[in-house]
Amino acid sequence: MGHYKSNVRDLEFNLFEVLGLEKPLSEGAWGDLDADTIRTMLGEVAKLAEGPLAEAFADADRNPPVFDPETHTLALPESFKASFKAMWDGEWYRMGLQEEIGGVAAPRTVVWAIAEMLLGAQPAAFMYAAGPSFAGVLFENGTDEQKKWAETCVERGWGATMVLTEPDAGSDVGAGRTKAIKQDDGSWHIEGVKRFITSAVSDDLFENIFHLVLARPEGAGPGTKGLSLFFVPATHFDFEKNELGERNGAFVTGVEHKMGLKASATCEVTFGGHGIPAKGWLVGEVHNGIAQMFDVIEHARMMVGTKAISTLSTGYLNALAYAKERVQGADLTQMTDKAAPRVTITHHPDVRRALAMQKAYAEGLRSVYLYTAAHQDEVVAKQVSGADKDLAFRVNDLLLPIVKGVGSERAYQYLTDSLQTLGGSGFLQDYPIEQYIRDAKIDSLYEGTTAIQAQDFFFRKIARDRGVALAHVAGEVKKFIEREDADNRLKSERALLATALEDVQTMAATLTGYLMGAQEQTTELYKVGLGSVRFLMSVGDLLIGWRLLEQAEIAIKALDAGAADKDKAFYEGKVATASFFAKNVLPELTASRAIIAATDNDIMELDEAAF
Ligand code: ST9
Ligand code: FAD
Repeated sequence: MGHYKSNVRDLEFNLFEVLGLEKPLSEGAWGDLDADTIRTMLGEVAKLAEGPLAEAFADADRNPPVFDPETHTLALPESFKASFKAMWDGEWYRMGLQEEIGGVAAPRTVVWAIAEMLLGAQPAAFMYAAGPSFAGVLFENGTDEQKKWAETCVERGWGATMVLTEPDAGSDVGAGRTKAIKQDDGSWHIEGVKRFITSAVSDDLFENIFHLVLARPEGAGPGTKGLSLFFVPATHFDFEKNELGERNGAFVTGVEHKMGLKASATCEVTFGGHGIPAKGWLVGEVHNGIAQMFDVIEHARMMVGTKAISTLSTGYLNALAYAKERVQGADLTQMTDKAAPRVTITHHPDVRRALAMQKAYAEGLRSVYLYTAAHQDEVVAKQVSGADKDLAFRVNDLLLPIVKGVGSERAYQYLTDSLQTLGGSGFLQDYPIEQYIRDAKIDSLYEGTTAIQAQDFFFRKIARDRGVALAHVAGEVKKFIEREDADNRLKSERALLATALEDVQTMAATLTGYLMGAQEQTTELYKVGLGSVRFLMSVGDLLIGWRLLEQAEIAIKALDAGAADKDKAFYEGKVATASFFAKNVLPELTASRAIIAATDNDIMELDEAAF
């Protein structure tokens, strides 16, 4: 067995018992695809993930890729290449991809459930496999001719990158200086240096790689709106015959040495710096680069959140397995009896607390990312929350910063509890958790740091949306709280959820007040900036609490209906975890509400020298 532990039972519970996917499937929403086939697929992916895909996880960390600056090439560990091949050959990348370019129609919830397991087992492999989904974005945004290129990219199995960041343009993408110069033949020459580009070189995994590059056409305006999106193949290809030609002038000129996720090559790419022009083609022949790139970013933010959540889940399951075996100390009630029998550490209240928190966040966040994915499909969104197409789109937009921002922060935070559960052994490379922590740290950084997610959440997804999506989700939480046939056994937890909802609504109103106040006094905006991450995390806790309690209610019904022996512990765990989370986490939101209400600008007025 490799390091990775999947949780297929919980995925199936979410898909079928919570989100009710069976109904649209049986109505033929995705052709012949039915629930049984999906269950079989999940089982197969779990086998792949726990087996050959997970195999190279530690080896690729201890023996990271080696870059040769002379030839601009990278040698990946052979073990990693074998793991990648095992995943690639399964062709799971076709799930949910447009059928016109070789995809298979599937619910987004299923696509992301599959992605969860692949990401948890070998995140770097999943990232190298971005080609088909990035080709999908090219297909959606491209001209008719470019749609054919997208098809070629999938058919020939090419790798892909998203190229935004420059040394002086990270969070502030609009500061990018890479230029695009129009050529007489309709193509463009790209000139500049991009950094931190994932998968820009990948040994011999692919015969070609295409870069989706943001660059500023000569004469275009400043900021993100002056950027355009270009398709830049690493090696040229004949658009008619699809034969590979000369090397294009985009060369990898460096690969970073990192804290974790070492198998994933993070590259400096120099465009047009080696005497060969870096030729690109304007995507869709329109200058709308940042909006087009956000189609890629939205996939990638969902991917990063799901990666983090998956890592927390396997971290928790590894910690749990250890805790069930490790014997240490006596039961607390017998602490004065030095001859008392020694117990497994699961008997100690603090270990239980830590395991319950890990379980609550891993399973709660899983249910949040799947609820989000449910709003990426019109038919599922309608069934799950009654949202129509437009509202479903807004709800998905609203929840992406929660999946990415809260998912990454909580995963990193609670993976340290997973490590702690192993005591000193957790610090060793004999167990995967120290690597999980190193590999997961990146999730709160790339694809927009947590600060950026929090600002996106408040300014764009709430204020600019005039609170429509937030009000819809809050309405769903309220419906759950007030449900008439609610089970009395969760009465006190419902009351805690009601307080949490009120806390979050008050926080939103307070931040909105600061935003309005900025019209009179611009520095009031700082108060939004000071409170926005706290607010994001609070909404995350509210949603986790709500989804866990929804699950608990379903579990109670299943238990009352005489659940099979094999399912009893699963359902009992659902009820207990939801209750634990409601009692131990939700009350903290009242303190956050008070902190946000009392925010002042003292820290903003402090001289830098005083820090
Ligand atoms: C990176 C990559 O970090 C890391 C990993 C790569 C891994 C690759 C592999 C991925 C595989 C994925 C596979 C999935 C497959 C699934 C299948 C599974 C089997 N939403 O607010 P304004 C747009 S890459 C939508 O004024 P500023 C919008 O067009 C680097 N659009 O922004 C807007 O115009 P308008 C990542 C949005 O102040 C325009 O932008 N880097 C959104 O000019 C301007 O908006 C980052 O993420 C949105 N949320 O610029 C940068 N927001 O308003 C982080 C903006 O008219 N920084 N737009 O609609 C930011 O996000 C900044 O906030 C900023 C600010 C750059 C947007
Ligand atoms: P900065 O933007 O300098 O941020 C530094 C700190 O300041 C952060 O804490 C940030 O939150 C804070 N900060 C900055 N601006 C603000 C603000 N306006 N408000 C509040 N706080 C702010 N990029 C690509 O284009 N393609 C890739 O494939 C890619 N892959 C990556 C892989 C790895 C391993 C890494 C490390 C990075 C990758 N990136 C990629 C780049 C990544 O998206 C950026 O690192 C990220 O957007 C942050 O930019 P920065 O590193 O310049 O940090």
